[in-house]
Amino acid sequence: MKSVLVLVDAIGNRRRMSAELTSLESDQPRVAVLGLGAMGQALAGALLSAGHPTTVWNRSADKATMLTARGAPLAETASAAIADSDVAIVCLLDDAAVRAVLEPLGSELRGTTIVNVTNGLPAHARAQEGWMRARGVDYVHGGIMAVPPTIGQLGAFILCSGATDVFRRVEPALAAFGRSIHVGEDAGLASLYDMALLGGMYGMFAGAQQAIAMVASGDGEIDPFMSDLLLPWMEQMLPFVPMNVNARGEVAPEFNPQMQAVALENMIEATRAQGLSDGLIGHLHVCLDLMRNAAPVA
Ligand code: FVH
Repeated sequence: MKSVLVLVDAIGNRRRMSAELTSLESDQPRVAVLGLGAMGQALAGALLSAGHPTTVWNRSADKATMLTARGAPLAETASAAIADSDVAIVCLLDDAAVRAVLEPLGSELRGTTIVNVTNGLPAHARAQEGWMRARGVDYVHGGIMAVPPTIGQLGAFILCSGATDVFRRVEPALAAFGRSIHVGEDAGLASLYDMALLGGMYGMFAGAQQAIAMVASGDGEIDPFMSDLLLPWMEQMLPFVPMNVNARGEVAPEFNPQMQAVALENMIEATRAQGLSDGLIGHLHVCLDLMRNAAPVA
């Protein structure tokens, strides 16, 4: 047992040393990650894996343990973390938390570059950009289209908005997380697209919730329903999303809107007949209205 522990310790030390050496030798941009919740930890982990010297900071220092074990220095203050970086990535709970952390720093931030990937409204992003510009900070707003386990994996992408030249400069650091996509110079656009994409995702989750409630109300088994029927069905339908709804409210002829309206009315009635809450059928009403008002594809 003792020799196994010695081996584990040796491997741990070697990993730590190699992370430290990578940091010392790296010609990659130095990055700071402010906020080590589930997402901030994933971002910092991906930066370390990509060889970026990465300084971390979190309000509660205990969340840094796994990252410091991999060689990331833990800054004592947000200000020190930002000062130690070419790019600082801010990943906090909400806009209020970002303001609580950054506003007290004021003019200390002059000359720094900040990418804020905290979820918020387009108006929050625009206000942040104005505040940063007034203090000489280069600012990009971001929206992370990934969850912590998919950071750095195929399919993960980061929406960015703000000045194009600043985006180009921070792109090499963001590459550790996935594809970065600049959606425009208006700082609010990344949040607008983020909200839109999350809305699509939650629409899908709401649909799944209603489907599960229907099966549960008939005493069906949820786990096999989910894995054998619901997920394969949703995957099969995914490519047809653009044919069923487009920006002009058109529906392709093979998806006859009158036919869909009948089925949607049946779904609403069946959900109610199972004694389920009207709260589960909001998305069905949205689709029903779409089908009732649909025009044939021009
Ligand atoms: N996790 C996810 O699946 C999503 C995927 C898409 C993008 N989001 C956004 O990322 C932001 C951070 O999310 P998170 O998953 O890291 O969130 P938590 O694990 O809850 O960590 C929250 C961090 O925020 C810190 N914090 C909260 N309030 C304050 C404050 N007033 N001052 C300073 N820091 C604050 C918190 O610190 P502590 O509680 O550990 O001390 C965490 O670091 C978010 O915008 C998502 O929408 C993630």
